[in-house]
Amino acid sequence: MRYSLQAGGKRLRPVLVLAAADVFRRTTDPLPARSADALPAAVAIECLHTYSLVHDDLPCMDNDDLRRGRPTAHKQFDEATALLAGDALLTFAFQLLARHYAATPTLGLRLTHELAEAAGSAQLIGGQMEDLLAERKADATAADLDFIHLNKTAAMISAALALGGHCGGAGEADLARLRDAGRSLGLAFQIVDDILDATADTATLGKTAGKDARADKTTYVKLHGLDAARRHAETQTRLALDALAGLGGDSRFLVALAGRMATRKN
Ligand code: GRG
Repeated sequence: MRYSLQAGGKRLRPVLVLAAADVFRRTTDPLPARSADALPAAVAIECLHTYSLVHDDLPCMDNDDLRRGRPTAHKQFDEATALLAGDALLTFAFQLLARHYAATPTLGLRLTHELAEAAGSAQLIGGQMEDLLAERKADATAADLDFIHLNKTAAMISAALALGGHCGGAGEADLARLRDAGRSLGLAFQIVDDILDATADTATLGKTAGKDARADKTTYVKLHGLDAARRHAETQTRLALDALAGLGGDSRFLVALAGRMATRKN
């Protein structure tokens, strides 16, 4: 668990939690008068995300040797250890929520519900299942790809923003804006991921580059080409920024972060 979690990574999802919570935090508010501490929720989603990476790298899934610049967990240890470490990280995410929001049970329940919906069979796991199925067919379509990425990738980014919103005390309209922004941002993130897989090197990415082309995997780049994929990422980023601009608080940091995600290098 420590090996995979402390390997680093961009920490994007936890930063999104904290940034979204901060949108609703007035600088004059003594903490935590208005906003509950968002840090345990931020750590919880990073634990859950790391579990998904550990399991995705297993031989029965993507079968990869390198993650976050280190040998994958099953290479460093063994398959059973990696499987159990992933299971334990998933469980620990919910343990963190139960422990740290015990004094604010309504918030704790909202956070648990948000994370469980995003990580469950309809979204993260459903998207991963469809991804595995799509690898076995040569004619995956743009609609298949959108379903996979909305669920496998965007659901967790959307949940990160919504977790932050819950902690910050956002109302329903702002929560809907955060979830919308997260879906667009997640699609843009995945398209950029596909572009980086095709254009960046393994050392920069900290994971094996060029895997999609070698596996002849259906990606935005394969379906639409590099230029169209870049334009599609820009469009989705713009949609996300528009949704964030409607938030009822100070969203300057979040907007700047979302804008920078489109030009990330790893
Ligand atoms: C095993 C249930 C289950 C799901 C796996 C996360 C995942 C779903 C698959 C990993 C492969 C992949 C390309 C996923 C799309 C989302 C994505 C780009 C994940 C990597 O996230 P980053 O780049 O990773 O934020 P770091 O290491 O920076 O946290």
